[in-house]
Amino acid sequence: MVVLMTHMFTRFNVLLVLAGTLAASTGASLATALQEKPQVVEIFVERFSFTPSEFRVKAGAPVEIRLRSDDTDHGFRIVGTDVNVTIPKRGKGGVTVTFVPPQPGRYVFECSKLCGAGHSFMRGTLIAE
Ligand SMILES: [Cu+2]
Repeated sequence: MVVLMTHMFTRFNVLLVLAGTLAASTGASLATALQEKPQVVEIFVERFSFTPSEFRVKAGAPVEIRLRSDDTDHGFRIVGTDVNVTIPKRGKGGVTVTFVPPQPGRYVFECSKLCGAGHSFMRGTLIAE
């Protein structure tokens, strides 16, 4: 699995863009998947939620997840994968992580940085189809 991080996006609008032409086959190799234009999801993060908290992407294809906080720093971990990044506090930019769901299914994500009383409720689901 390949994880890429940058600190470069400037807007926190919630949107889901399916970009480019994606391979229909979920059996596409990782190398093939990485040559495709990524799907992009922007997630707005605050105590104690991710918005959207559920979204659908294509299995076997890269999804670029852009995260921005409106308060303190948070974490974003996809359970069962090596994806775990820190989302900087408001005003310090965002973080982008690229993830290739290896197979169709539900991938739970959660905050990985203790951020207050509702921290354990900060969860969501990425659905790969
Ligand atoms: Cu937290």
